[in-house]
Amino acid sequence: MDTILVTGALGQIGSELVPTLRTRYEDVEVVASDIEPDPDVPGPYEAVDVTDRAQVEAVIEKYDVDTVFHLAALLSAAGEQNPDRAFNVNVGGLHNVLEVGREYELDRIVIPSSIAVYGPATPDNPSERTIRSPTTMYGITKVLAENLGAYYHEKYDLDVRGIRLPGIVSHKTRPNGGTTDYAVDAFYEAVWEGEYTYFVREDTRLPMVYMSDAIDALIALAEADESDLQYQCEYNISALSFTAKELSERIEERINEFDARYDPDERQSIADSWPSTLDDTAARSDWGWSAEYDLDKMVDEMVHNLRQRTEGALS
Ligand code: VAH
Repeated sequence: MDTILVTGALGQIGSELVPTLRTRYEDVEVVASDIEPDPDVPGPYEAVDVTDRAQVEAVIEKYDVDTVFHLAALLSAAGEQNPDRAFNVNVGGLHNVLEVGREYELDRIVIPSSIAVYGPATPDNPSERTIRSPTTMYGITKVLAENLGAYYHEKYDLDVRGIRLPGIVSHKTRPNGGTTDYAVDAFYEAVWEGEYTYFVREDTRLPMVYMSDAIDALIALAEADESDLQYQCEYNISALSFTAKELSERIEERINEFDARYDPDERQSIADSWPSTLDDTAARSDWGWSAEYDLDKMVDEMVHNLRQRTEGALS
């Protein structure tokens, strides 16, 4: 890898993946890109609307990119608010990246798929070969992403890889438009306000992963020998699985006056359509996936960092 392009670089994952890549690969140029024209971010940055193929081609040509981490997408809840835009960004944008990748013979394209490819008909603890039956536009776009990645790999020998990411918990950039955002918002509101009203029921259990484990997984998959991979874009990874109530109880052990309430909204039906646990045997065997953060370690790190940020802001 000589030059990496990260699309969606200002999002929850991208804002941490870019600095991690720049630290991990000192001799590699990491170009951040997103739709924002002029953000205040360090390092090379290009405003790129991934739905415009010419803009995708221009940035790949300008920097002689050989590897793309393509993160630009609308998430599940935002996708249900605007399904047309979700399709255009999540499928049209990926198609542009794959087409330019084919034309410029990129070495590797890494994409995030999602547990959203599963649906109400999916049994718990599904593997990569379990039925995908999404009921959200986001989930449908991720099924298409997996199938497009496999198609470009088979037909054009383009190396496209991906992970079905669970909900991601992080403290640096708040997620936007996701169904699992409650698992992040609860920490911010607990530290800042001492209370939080979840938009899901207290018994809602979903698979989650702490951000640093998710980023390590994306990089480990990107670095894996292709000969070791039995799958392309559909690897499951599993780290945590907790209910909203279990999360509240752990937060309350650190913030004892934390008041948690539950008032499900339209996102409950999305959460209910996803499995609560995942079989990630393949990722563990093919490219050495394992999670470092359990629930307590994640809660400790989230509360500590958000408290530090709050104290810094107040000083
Ligand atoms: C969402 N955070 O909530 C994303 C993710 C599994 C969930 O894909 O839409």
